Amino acid sequence: MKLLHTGDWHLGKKLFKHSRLDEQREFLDWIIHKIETDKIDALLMTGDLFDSPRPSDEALGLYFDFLSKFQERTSAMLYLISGNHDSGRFIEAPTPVLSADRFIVSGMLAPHNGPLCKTLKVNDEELEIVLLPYFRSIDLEQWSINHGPTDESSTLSALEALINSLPQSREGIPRLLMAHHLFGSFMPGGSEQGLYLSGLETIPLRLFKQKFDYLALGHIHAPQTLQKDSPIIHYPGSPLPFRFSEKNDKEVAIVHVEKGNVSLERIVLPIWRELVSLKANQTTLARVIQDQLEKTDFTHKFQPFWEIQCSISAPTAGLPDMARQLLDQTEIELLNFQTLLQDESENQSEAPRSRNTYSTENLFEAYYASRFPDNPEVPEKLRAAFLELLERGRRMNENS
Ligand SMILES: [Mn+2]
Repeated sequence: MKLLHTGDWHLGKKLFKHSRLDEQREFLDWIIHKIETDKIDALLMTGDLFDSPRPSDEALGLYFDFLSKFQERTSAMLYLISGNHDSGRFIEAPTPVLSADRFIVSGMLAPHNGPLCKTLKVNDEELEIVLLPYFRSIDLEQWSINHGPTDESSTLSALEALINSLPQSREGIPRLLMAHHLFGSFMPGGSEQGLYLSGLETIPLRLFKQKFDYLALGHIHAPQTLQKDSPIIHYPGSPLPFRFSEKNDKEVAIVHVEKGNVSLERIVLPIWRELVSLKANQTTLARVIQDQLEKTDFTHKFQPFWEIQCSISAPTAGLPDMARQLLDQTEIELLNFQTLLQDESENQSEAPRSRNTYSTENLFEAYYASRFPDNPEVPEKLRAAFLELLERGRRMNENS
């Protein structure tokens, strides 16, 4: 049995107002082709299908186009959970028109039933698949109220109770969990949003020991295996780099199930479009551009997107125009030209981004403490509301 594990498609996500739908279409076609040629039995999509809870018509059209190709050209199953960018209701909405034998979608943690558990059977091989959609602390709280005991209701113990409430797995049948959250010690890719569960920075891996054989995770955009065995814990990452600072190497994972044994194969994806980030100053700018043009591999399906960071010693007019003129004869798009005044850029290299040192959350805590010095701890509900607002603000900012 073979499953293809991928997530964080973020259909409709833009980069400096430029659409990525062409590249996303290439990726989706690549998936269909891979399922056909490698005889994949199931596709696991681990959340952040869309970049926003109400995706654009184009992004929605792309997804429906994919679903129709998936249905016509393959006989694979599709298991889909929501991510923090998705509206759970929205991704569940098309379910009535999808064949229930092939499409299993879980958008919201049901407060009464807990996660969906399904068995996939291919020839003599069986696999249990547990679908845990993206959840907030409040969803866990709701679940935990319905399933008591409520006296010790920390997020962690509620989550532990949720995992322990799953039906016993059958002897010799491997079990896989799909989830979209921060687990263990991960390396962020740079373009994912902060997530928040009250009292819990990341979900400890020990909860899953001896309960699962594979954790199919989404949310982190840099591909990485957190644990190689018992269970295998893996983030395949996003299929495209969403920022200039992200590395180009992107992956999907193939999960092999053979005689009850589960193993992982990591597959590097083609690059459909290169993202190139260049650094120069006003005297080297023309040379840096020429050098990069000579190095450019024009065989990629789409011409590169560029950004240039140019440090200047005094305000200088016309640099972006000069850069654009040099690119005039090519199809390269210069999406971002940033000028940094010399001392400004020096400061940046010495103290990389003070806003990272003092995150918005830290600043909020400091502000709260200054307003209410007698009771300086931010109440959990207020913090959750603040972080949710922050998430929304960031998303709006990224899409504008
Ligand atoms: Mn996510």
